[in-house]
Amino acid sequence: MFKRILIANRGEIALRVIRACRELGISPVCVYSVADRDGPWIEQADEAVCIGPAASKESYLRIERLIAAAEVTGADAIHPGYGFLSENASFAGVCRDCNITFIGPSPEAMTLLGDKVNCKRLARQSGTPVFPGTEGGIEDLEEAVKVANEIGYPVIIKASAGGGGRGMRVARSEAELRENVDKARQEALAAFGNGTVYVEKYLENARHFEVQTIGDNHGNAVHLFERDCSSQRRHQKLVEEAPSPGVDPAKRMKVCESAATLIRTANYCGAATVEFLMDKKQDFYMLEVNTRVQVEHPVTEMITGVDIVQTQIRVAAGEPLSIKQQDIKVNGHAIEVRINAEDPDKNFMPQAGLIETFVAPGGPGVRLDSHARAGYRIPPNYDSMIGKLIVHGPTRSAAIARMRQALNEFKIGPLRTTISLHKRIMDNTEFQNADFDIHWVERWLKANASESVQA
Ligand code: MV4
Repeated sequence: MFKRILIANRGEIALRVIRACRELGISPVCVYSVADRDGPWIEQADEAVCIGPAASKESYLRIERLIAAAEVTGADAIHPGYGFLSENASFAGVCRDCNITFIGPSPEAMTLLGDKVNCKRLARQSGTPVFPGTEGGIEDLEEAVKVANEIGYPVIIKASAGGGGRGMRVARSEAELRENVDKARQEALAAFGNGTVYVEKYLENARHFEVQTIGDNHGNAVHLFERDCSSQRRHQKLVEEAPSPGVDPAKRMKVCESAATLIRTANYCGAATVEFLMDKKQDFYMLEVNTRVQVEHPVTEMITGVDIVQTQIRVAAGEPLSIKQQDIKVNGHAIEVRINAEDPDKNFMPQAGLIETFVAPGGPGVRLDSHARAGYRIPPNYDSMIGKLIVHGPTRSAAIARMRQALNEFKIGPLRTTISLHKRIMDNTEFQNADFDIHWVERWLKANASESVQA
């Protein structure tokens, strides 16, 4: 097992990894930017190294500084968290070249699954359903037009190197397709340095869910069931839950097993999430694979009892998975809300500054993953997420009741947060009935634009 892990991240995920390290008897080391000098998570590390100025590009994204920090502190592994360099194959490669274990997949597996054209090809081979569309990247426009006419409109043009909603264009007619393929290609080239685009059938009003998987270095891979992440705004998730409500058990087994097979086929070591869209008939289609631990991993931990971050560390150290698929069971229901320092009444404007009041909720089945506290000053330089509130209960409605109480107990001020918005979502009948799709939050926000969410 590792002696020391350097955490190449900040905020709540840095704290989450520190907690996992402590439970495994590993010494955690932090890196921080000048803006994070007073970050409360840093106190929990055994050592901390300043790696540069506030701007991420000058600190958390600087590979050579992270490697130097690992070398001077004697860390034998690096946990990248999510965001920043977590899905950067060159970083994983540099770690390997420097004899530091990257806690995540090999650069090869990351590249294979991170490229959506490659990933879709592998999915097709391993029997995971994908949307009908072009076989690979578009070589010429006439080929794309031919495929689109076969599958029917609307279609979506996607960048192979894109992800999380970046580099996509919907085309509702042949004219729109002809107009957009070249634009999409140029955008993709400028944004990702890779102009490969492909076309597939566009599904309206879908539900979004994702299967948590984890593989080891001995050819094993299991799934930890799925999470529903349909409640999002501008590709930022707001609420996540597990299991996905209203999914037929037979369909669930099929999609979860197909995700585990895909990961096994890729010889994948580490945690991965396989994303799907689901239509009204509960037919599902793979979208992409995320090769990192995700923000919403706690809902899966709550329903399965598996510590995903500890498991990531164990498999990276070469241990075989100790959990068997048949022993992994779904227990109850978990919901997570993201607590962002944003004003939902002012178009989600980020709120930097001093937290004066911070009263955390508690009680049975309530988990708070947050680095924030009273006296903490939120720097303006990073993501606005200051924590995640997760509840677990025997049923979905019990979990919602628990979440409503937890949100009522939770007081953060004077800056505005998404707590007030989440109270309204939990009170919403459509949410309570799980009568939602990937557009419902945005639709609902628009319909209620004049109403204040200030409680
Ligand atoms: C789609 C789609 C409909 N049809 N692909 C957006 C994020 C990226 N992971 C893929 N995305 C989508 N791909 C097909 N063929 C609709 C979306 C989409 C979406 C997906 C998941 C969660 C929220 C979304 C919001 C808008 C569009």
